[in-house]
Amino acid sequence: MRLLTTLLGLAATLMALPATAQEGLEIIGKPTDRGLGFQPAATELARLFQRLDGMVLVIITIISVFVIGLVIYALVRFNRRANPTPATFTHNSPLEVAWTIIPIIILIFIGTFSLPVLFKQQEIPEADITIKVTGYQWYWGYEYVDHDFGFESFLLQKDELEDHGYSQSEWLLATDTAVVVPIGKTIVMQITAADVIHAWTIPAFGVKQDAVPGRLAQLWFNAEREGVYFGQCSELCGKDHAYMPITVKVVSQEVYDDWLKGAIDEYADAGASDVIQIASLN
Ligand SMILES: [Cu+2]
Repeated sequence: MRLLTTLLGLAATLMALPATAQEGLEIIGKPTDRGLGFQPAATELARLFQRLDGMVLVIITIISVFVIGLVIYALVRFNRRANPTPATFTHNSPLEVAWTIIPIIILIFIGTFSLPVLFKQQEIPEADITIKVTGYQWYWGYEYVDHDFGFESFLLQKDELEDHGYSQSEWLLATDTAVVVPIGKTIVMQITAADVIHAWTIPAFGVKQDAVPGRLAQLWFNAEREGVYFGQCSELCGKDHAYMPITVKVVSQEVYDDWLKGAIDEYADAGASDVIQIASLN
């Protein structure tokens, strides 16, 4: 009996190999305690977004300080005691022209920098690898459409994290299977949902897309650094919305090729719909 259990355990470990064949990867795309900024940018898109955010932050800080300064000046200079006889003019044309033109110039300036980034994100390039993502209540399904296989990805429970090479701080982020992609390749994710609206995101890649039933939306990324990246469902989708995280592993081309062979063997004939698992949340 014990031998049987051991053999079954061994078989299960071997079966799980394709999904865990990327040990030794650095965990990069992860939130940090008391963190205020962005996660490290792992794609050009994320870098551009973060630079844009920095620039807009400077502009809005200058505007806010200027407006607060004006308000304080008006409070001090024009209160009833300091200014007992108020002026009676109703408008000042040069001033009104100025406070219309200057904001327009500021908005055009911001648009000049933000629109190219928006187009870069929204114009989907030719894919090296296409992966279809389906949001379910409450897990994600992935299909590698170029290779006709797919699998589901469930939250790892606290007592399962170590077995998969994660630490306790990765609870609510790590999943049993992960999306594996090679470094430096254009990955196009086709995103949809089977029941209600979900949203797929990897913050370190600078991507987020609603997964809407009956629609196929797309996003793309090209990861520049090997590592593990986490995301979470980002559209309130029901009671276990907080328990359907996303794990993406970016690996070298060789590791990806090996993983792909194993994954095709493991998942291809099973078919994505036949390997439905039950997620328990305790
Ligand atoms: Cu959700």
